[in-house]
Amino acid sequence: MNRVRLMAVVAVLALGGCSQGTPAAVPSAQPSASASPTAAPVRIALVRQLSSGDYFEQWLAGAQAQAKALNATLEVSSGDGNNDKQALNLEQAVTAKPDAIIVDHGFAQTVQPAIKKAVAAKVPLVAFDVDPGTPEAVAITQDDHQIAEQALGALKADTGGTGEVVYVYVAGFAPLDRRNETWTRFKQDNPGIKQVAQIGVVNSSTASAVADQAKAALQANPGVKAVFAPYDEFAKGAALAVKELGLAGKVKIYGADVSTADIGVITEPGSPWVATSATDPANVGRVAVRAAVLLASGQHTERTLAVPPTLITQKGLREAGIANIEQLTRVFPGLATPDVARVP
Ligand code: SR1
Repeated sequence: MNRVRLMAVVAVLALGGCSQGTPAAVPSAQPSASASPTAAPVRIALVRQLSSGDYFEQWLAGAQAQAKALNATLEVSSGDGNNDKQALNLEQAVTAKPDAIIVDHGFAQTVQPAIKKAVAAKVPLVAFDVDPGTPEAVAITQDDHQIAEQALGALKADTGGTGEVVYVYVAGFAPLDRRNETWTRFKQDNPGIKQVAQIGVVNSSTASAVADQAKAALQANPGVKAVFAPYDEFAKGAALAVKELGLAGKVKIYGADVSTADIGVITEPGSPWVATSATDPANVGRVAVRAAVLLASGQHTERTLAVPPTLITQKGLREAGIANIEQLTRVFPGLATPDVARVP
């Protein structure tokens, strides 16, 4: 059965042309599932912790486009930020015995018990941005240490390595925890950088909640020069706070992630958000689906897959006249990673 599926995947690619590196923004280049009408689609359960916000929406669009191109169906569930709900969704996905499962974010302690059951039931599993707790699963990350290093490199260059900084962080999310490790090291290596406040919340309206917190932190610490906000919802919230307080000339924001909406915020006149380190989320969604299809087809892939980020600056975006994610992916072709989980 697996062999049949792999042949079907290969047939779809051969008929439609390889679309692994095609940005999701160009869906017309994706071969359609109808290219191989007789093959049974590969059934993938996508079990998400979060689904709202630019990052997660773009990621899903990329995953869906890649699934369509590979004759796979995606059964999507979201915990909507509720870890117990995500764990239940994952239990149900294991019981439904799909050809593969993708776990997208989640807290290790809530998802690992069900991941163990998936492994025991021989359902191949791909874990994105969550520690699966087993070498049987394929783990995908965006190289979060590099994301933090790139953003902090820009912060250091602009501040000269001195000044008061507000930090935005919520513990428990694997990517944020890894970025936090880099921030901790960065502070040790740069004693002139003083963290004067730590704020952060992740919920269905993260940006506005962070904006309120950032306003209070900036009002309490008038000497702040920079905000390190390594998640685009954090950076958008911080940007709102800086603008509303009239501090745009004084406080700069160093973030993570990118979307068309983010590019709009970064490039608007007087924006304090000056740099972001990012992957193309749609590309990461495509990588996850390719890895799941490979495993479902009995193929091997590396146990850990890293999608490298790119540093995107306000200056660079403005100079290149980039207004949206499609233009960005054309200017930075490295944002597409067809060799990560390449389908033969
Ligand atoms: C709440 S975790 C948010 C992060 O997940 C993804 O890794 C994105 O990069 C985002 O920053």
